[in-house]
Amino acid sequence: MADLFDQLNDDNRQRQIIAEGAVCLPGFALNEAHELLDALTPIVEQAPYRYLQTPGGHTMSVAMTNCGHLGWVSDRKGYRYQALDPRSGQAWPAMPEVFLNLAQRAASEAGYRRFQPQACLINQYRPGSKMSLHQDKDENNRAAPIVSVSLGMSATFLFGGLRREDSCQKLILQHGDVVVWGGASRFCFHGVQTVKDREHSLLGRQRINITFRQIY
Ligand code: MD6
Ligand code: FE
Repeated sequence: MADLFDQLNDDNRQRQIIAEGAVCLPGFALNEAHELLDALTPIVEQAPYRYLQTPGGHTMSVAMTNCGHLGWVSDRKGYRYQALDPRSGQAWPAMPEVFLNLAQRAASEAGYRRFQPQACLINQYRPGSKMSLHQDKDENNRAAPIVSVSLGMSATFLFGGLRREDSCQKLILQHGDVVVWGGASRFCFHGVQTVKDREHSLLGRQRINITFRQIY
């Protein structure tokens, strides 16, 4: 039911400047959603979602995989990007054209030209999954934005400031929404509140977030 309300409300949702350099493009990925999901199937066959360990020894509640030349990984040794999937020892699956094309169009729409992501992190949230407040700072290229695509169940995205203590805005990210994030807010703290159990018509009880990153 919530899903239906979300969709009925879509018409009223406008592009929103979250902060300087950060913009939400509601429904920007809706036309490609099926194609994105089709392209995701062989990726997660080759590189299945897995629950990574944090350097502190906790297990994340979000399951992750990657595609592209580089993938983001976390283990007891720390966070990093690497060309090989540690699970298989093989290269990550290639980034599908439909992924790259969408990411570049969204970046351009937000005013970021020549976005060339080498990495695409794919996060799978189940009811109860959350992402604690963090900064994305493992990328060497500090000028490039991050492009984030949300599919499936809605989630509440928290967007804070440059200090962990800064207050947070709350944004509901729905199926098809894209957030582009760079410039003055590139290193703002952000996170995802515990995802509620609300079935999505296309994806069931999951939320998938795909983020594109230009590492160098
Ligand atoms: C998520 N996103 O939406 C988690 N990071 O599931 C992120 O951590 C994120 O959406 C940087 C820029 C955009 C994001
Ligand atoms: Fe992040």
